[in-house]
Amino acid sequence: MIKSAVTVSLVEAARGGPFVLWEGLESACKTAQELGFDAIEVFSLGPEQVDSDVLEKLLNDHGLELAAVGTGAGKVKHGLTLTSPCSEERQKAREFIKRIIDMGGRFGAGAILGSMQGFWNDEVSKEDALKLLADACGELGEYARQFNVPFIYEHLNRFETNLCNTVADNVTLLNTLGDDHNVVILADLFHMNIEEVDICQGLRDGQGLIGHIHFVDSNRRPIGGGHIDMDAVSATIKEIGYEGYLSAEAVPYPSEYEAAKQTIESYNKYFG
Ligand code: LER
Ligand code: MN
Repeated sequence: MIKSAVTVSLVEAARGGPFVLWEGLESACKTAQELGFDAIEVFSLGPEQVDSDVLEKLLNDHGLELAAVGTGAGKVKHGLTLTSPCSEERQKAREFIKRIIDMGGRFGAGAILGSMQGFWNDEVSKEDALKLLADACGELGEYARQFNVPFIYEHLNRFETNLCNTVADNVTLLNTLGDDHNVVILADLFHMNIEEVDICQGLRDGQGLIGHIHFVDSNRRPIGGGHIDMDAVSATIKEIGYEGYLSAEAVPYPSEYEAAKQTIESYNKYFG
């Protein structure tokens, strides 16, 4: 089943980033419930910032699920990546992500690997970085099994990583893990608008492996605020049999509330 979600950032240092709601979990849950979202997706500094009992009560009280949890603060706040030249840093990055998997796992939500994938560079070749990334994804997918959730790997546009930029790159990486891995692809329509020849073909490339979608327009405004052809993209999302969240990871334009409202209106128009 396709479901709707809206992102909430608890990370002040990420202000200006593509998250719709910024005023804390309680306010986010109220807005999400009022507008009719199925879930929220939480971007936090780490497990210590979120009291799980409080989150559980908020989700229950507002009839919401947790769609996914982000790990980007590991890079933004602690400078950690899975492909760092320093093995100690790489280990710290894995441990940080495991604690986020624990946090989301309790709620049936997977953790997303985005910026913590890092870059290849003079110190770590592309080949070595991709091996480190694949190995980490494999381990983190295995770790996530205890919660019956997948580990979610998001390829990014060229300005945010030089490892995997397209759905096809992501599929190639996951195929190195064999048939029995527990990692799914996050297809973010904003990154796809920059990197794919054709967004619909990109979605078809990931058929069966895409487990999460960041639902956002070409310019990172809420769906309807840019030039993505949503008639075609929504038809393809249905055609590939996608089952998962369409999670609004957009800038709060023109305001947090209006961005959330525009997202759910677009969601209802194309998927309701
Ligand atoms: C970053 O550009 C992004 O799309 C996020 O979902 C990654 O954490
Ligand atoms: Mn994204």
